[in-house]
Amino acid sequence: MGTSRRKFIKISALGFGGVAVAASTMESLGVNAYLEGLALENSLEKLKQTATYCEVCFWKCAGWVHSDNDGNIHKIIGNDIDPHCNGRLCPRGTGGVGMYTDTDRLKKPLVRKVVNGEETFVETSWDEALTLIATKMKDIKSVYGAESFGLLKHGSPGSHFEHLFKAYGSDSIAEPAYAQCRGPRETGFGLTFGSWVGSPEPTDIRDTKCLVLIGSHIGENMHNSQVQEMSDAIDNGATIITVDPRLSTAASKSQHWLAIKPSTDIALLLAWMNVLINENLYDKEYVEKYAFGFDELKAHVQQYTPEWAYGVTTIKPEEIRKTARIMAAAAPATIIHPGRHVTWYGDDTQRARAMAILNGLLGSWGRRGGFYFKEKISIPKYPHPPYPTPKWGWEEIGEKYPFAEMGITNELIQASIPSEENEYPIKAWLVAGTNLNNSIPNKKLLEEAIEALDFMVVVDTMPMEITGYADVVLPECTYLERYDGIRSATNREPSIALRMPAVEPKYDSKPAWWIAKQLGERLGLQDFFKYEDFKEVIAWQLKQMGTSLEEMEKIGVKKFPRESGPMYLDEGQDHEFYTDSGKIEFYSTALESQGFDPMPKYTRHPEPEPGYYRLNYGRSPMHTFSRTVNNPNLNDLKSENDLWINPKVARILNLKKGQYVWLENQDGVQSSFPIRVRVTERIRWDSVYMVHGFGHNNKKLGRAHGKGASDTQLISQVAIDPIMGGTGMRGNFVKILTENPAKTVEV
Ligand SMILES: Nc1nc2c(c(=O)[nH]1)N[C@H]1C(S)=C(S)[C@@H](COP(=O)(O)OP(=O)(O)OC[C@H]3O[C@@H](n4cnc5c(=O)[nH]c(N)nc54)[C@H](O)[C@@H]3O)O[C@H]1N2
Ligand SMILES: Nc1nc2c(c(=O)[nH]1)N[C@H]1C(S)=C(S)[C@@H](COP(=O)(O)OP(=O)(O)OC[C@H]3O[C@@H](n4cnc5c(=O)[nH]c(N)nc54)[C@H](O)[C@@H]3O)O[C@H]1N2
Ligand code: SF4
Ligand SMILES: [Mo]
Repeated sequence: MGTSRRKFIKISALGFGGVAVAASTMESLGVNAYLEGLALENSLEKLKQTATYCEVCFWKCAGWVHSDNDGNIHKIIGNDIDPHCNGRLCPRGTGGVGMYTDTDRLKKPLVRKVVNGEETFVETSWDEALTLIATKMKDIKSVYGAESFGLLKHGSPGSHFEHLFKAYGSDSIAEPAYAQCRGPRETGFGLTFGSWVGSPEPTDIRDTKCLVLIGSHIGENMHNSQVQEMSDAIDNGATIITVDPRLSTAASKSQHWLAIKPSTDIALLLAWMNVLINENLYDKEYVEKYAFGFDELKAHVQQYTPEWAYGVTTIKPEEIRKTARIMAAAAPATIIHPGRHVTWYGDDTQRARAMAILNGLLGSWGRRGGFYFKEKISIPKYPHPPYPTPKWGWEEIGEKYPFAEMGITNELIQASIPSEENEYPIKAWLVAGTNLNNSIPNKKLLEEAIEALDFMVVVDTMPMEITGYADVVLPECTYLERYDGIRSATNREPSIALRMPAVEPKYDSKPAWWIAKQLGERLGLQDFFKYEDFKEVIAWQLKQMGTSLEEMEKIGVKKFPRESGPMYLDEGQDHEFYTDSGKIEFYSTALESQGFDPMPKYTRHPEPEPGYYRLNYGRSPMHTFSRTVNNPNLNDLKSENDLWINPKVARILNLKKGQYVWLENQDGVQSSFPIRVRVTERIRWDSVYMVHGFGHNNKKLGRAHGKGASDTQLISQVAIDPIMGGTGMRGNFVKILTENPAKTVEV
């Protein structure tokens, strides 16, 4: 294939479009009908109910799908006994049926071919597509080694391909939910308490007296039971303190909104420590018993007074003192929330450390209303031969970052660009359930890597941007049409949830487990896939756990008793933390031994040049990343994002509400599509804000194409966290253009 072969395939690919199908009844009803629970309520009795857990985001709420025998899904509702949702799905989960009904879905396997001198996708059979992929996997293995075939994944399909890749001999695996999301907090809290935060977070919000949110915009971030618990905590009189440059939904429910200058949070956290220590407000007994390095910390934070922090953060000293005293008064039922998407400014592990240390000073780890000791039940492994040992894998690819605990997506992408220094060359990718074009900052790097690959497969449900770069596209059926692994997640008490097909797969789509097994068999790895149907695996596992598929089909969710001991520490109880010292590490010898600051310090970050505003982004309660924008139900609720602009800025630039503008960042990158102005006091004058996930440029996304702007496109500066390799994305600045700079829009 020639050098430009991986050009994005733009228009009217062969056999791709298909006939326009009339809007289904469900579509015409609109999502509001679902939300109000009105849709066909009367006929519910006659409908079949099947157990599932939601795949619209990764909170994985368990629910019931109500469907009829004609393959129509009427409704999805929450499972009452599920601790992730307590019987209520969020709007996205309710509207998840749109993933099934979306007529823009991928329908057939596609291969890239040259037809009449033009590259295009051609429909093919599963057998042909799978044989082609298996042949390429064999070729790569014999020429470079299996290690050179990388897996980039997210969500349920990921685990099936992870099994295939490990059996094949590759551990070159990464997902954007680490280095673009939670990574720094897991490392920061891990170094401090010896335990990952994990998902769902073990924050005891339901019993808290004081919840401190640093950026975390719960309410827009719709992680279900967390939102429910926060709302209960508010009803119970808990104090909410929100630190956010924007008046988020959470900030609007808070007694204290600290409209911090972006990128200065570590200064505030250090000043809070200064007050707690100097005013003797910290939990002395807890610190004496469990913490390591208090004296060093005390000496370290003397320089960080509230007066000093005022100059950095723009938060008044008396506000800093007052909020520190409130936290201390509520302690240990105080939570400094670890956040979730924390790859902001490149010193994110250190910010996470500062948040963890603050929790330690307040004595909130292992205490009611703070953080509980979580537990999950492990799912028995279905028997298979041992995996071969790869010569290298994600750890070596990310070896520059000593505290990385999972594959670093951006490093795996970098390793795909040929160079002499590259010891770990990646030659091919299988991409499953991640739309890298919308989740990886630094588009240039991504495109250079994709261009250099020998081969690329994408497994998706939708014709997302990433599919346009593939050699082979495989249509997975949606979560409503398949079995998947048993859900087991950490929580107050262990629970499991079942996902089974409610309806037959539409079109010619197949589940990931089936795709992985088919590839495995073609690679001679049949011993790793000794079942006809994934249902057998689940049935076997459930039996080992003392239940059965029949029971789980009836109940959907099953709870198990805790076995690891109480959720909270008893008064004066001895406890060993899984850190080097066995204690909560205020001072990290592990960081020090690798040449990093053992205690967090404040460092300054770049600020916008005149005429530029910091690009801030977040979540919409109606959407998940870029994956739901084309969903007919959710698109109905919100079809484009808007640009939050402070009235002062709107006045200077003479911008009116509702007007469309374009953006250009510090590197001259322009937004492909216009975005609508929203003038609001809720954003600081030095920043603008938009919801992530919009601005799709694939025309096959009928509803999403060209709607709104993409934050990802404008993120070309990335501040890499030297500790674990996360990509800080909030150091990008934009100016606002009132005329279309391109005239011809890039598609
Ligand atoms: N509806 C919905 N919910 C979701 C998701 C979704 O796609 N849709 N995605 C889920 C996932 S995977 C994740 S990781 C989480 C992410 O959700 P969070 O972890 O809550 O994300 P953050 O990036 O912390 O939150 C964005 C907030 O940070 C603020 N912010 C920006 N810069 C700064 C700063 O310098 N300092 C401070 N203190 N605040 C700042 C923004 O104004 C915004 O309010 O959401 C989860 N929940
Ligand atoms: N600019 C910017 N970048 C970000 C973020 C941000 O806020 N701004 N957030 C970051 C965070 S916190 C995260 S967690 C990541 C998320 O990054 P991604 O996981 O890449 O999120 P999506 O963009 O939703 O891509 C999900 C893909 O999975 C497909 N999909 C959905 N369901 C299925 C299924 O059942 N099977 C298969 N095979 N595919 C399916 C969707 O069609 C879509 O193409 O992005 C990170 N990147
Ligand atoms: S929070 Fe909403 S979208 Fe996420 S899993 Fe639960 S119902 Fe689905
Ligand atoms: Mo995330």
